[in-house]
Amino acid sequence: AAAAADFPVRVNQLGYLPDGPKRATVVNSATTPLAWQLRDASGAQVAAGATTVHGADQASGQSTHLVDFGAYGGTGTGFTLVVGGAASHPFDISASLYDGLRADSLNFFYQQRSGIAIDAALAGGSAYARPAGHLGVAPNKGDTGVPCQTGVCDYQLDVRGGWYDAGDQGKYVVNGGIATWELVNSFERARRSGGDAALGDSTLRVPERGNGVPDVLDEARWELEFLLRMQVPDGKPMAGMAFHKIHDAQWTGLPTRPELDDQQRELHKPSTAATLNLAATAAQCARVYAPYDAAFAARCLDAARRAWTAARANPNVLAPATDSTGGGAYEDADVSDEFYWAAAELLATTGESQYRDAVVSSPLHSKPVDGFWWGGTATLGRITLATVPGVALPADDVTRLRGLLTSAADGYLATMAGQGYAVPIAADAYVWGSNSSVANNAMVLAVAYELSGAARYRTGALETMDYLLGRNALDRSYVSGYGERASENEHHRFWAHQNDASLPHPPAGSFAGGPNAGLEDPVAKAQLAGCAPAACYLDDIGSYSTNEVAINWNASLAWLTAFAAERRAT
Ligand code: 9MR
Repeated sequence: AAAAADFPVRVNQLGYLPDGPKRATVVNSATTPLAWQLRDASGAQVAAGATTVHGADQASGQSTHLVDFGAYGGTGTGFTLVVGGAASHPFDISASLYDGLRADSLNFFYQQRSGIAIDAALAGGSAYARPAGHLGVAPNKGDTGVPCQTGVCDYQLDVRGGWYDAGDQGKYVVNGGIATWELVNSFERARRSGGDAALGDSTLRVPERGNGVPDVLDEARWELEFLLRMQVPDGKPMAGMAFHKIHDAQWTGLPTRPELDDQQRELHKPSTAATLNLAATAAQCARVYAPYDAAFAARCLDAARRAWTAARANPNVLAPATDSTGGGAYEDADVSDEFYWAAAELLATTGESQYRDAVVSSPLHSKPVDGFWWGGTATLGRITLATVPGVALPADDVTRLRGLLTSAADGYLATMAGQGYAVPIAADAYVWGSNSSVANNAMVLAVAYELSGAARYRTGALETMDYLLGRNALDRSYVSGYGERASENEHHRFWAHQNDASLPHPPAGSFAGGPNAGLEDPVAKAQLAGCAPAACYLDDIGSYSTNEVAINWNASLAWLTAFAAERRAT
């Protein structure tokens, strides 16, 4: 069971890699250094030293000291760090530290699948098994023949499959897009670094294991097939565009099992942003799946080209913020970044000049690298252009893009260095899903490591894992099942144990959205008034603005964990 009280000595509750950084944060207002001891599982002291006084940490509002025990070279389980009579939670030091989370953070996607029965043997126990949801079987009203909202179209579409977005059962193309890209990119990156075997066939708990295709690509394909179904068919108005989203007519309550959802499902108006998400991910699909399934790759490329052409013909069809009844709005008023991303993926896959022209003529091509998220995707394109071998861009352009990415990474390192908890986001950046901002910036650090080989970037990426797994303002691991004091009540309609004891908690590897200073749900408003930004979080199923799970967030965690889990040649 999770430890109830928070401890003042904050560590990565999972542990540390033998060849990685090993730092901790202590909440203590002393203005002079404190003695620390590292103890092994028997309680014997194995290392000792003195803290560095950091002082006030703006994001947490706490007085902090830093401990660096990186010189310790041992491995094992059950270590504790003791400072001023207070002990940390126990943790491991192990080269295999992240192997379990690499698989579990991806198994989350299997368990979010719509339109397929979830198998107890693959999902980690009978509590997680459930019948297929949203295959048009009563009381479900979708997703095999889904009508449009009034006035949007006069036909139905089969949009079965894909992943449920989050705690709700909506399916949103722009969030599916970034999540899919991150999973496929994780494989593409791992293949370059020689670490792809760990994501290969029969490494994950997916129904397709043993089919000769890397399991992470099997999982991503479940969503890609859904994204392809969301494209407006030939011969219909706005052919080639993608519907923005499909979800229930009204918000469902908590809990709602997927197969018991009785709301009418509806397609919402196509959008340029969704269309460009389809173009980008389908172009990436064509490139990465080609060695495994040429026919699927060709289907992806055809869809990507048609989506691109349709987006160019309809460049400003925007999803409105007001469309949030029964599902999230995923509104976006600026699609220049989606155009850049889609052009980048199409260029990397085809090498064609029409896509190169779109890349080089975009103002975003020379702008500093900004953080990415579902509504801001330019950096996904930059990562592809900077890392995929042989992209048909002038060498100077690739060099400049790589420099922009390493500059952004240096900025994140500077942000981390100024803080008591080494977080790569500023104190004013704790928004809805802040944990994904943290993980996404860490991805840029990992990319900078790949591009430069400079150890400081790997150190930064790994220290970001420390933050997410317990070295933070709340002494909290935001990943279910990982760490002594981990979140267990994330907002979800099926993993709703907190509201209904017959249902399970979220499975191991589920990633909470994290602190959100905006307090955008009733539970957060009632319980968190006055919180310091990094402390605006509740492990309560009702706090959807701080404690929901989501595919785009788990994708960042899975990407980062796969990076962290890779064994390095020594
Ligand atoms: O991740 C989204 C966040 O950036 C927005 O601020 C928030 C409010 O619009 O919505 C979040 O996405 C949610 C979506 O709207 C519906 N499914 C659950 C998503 C995660 O909370």
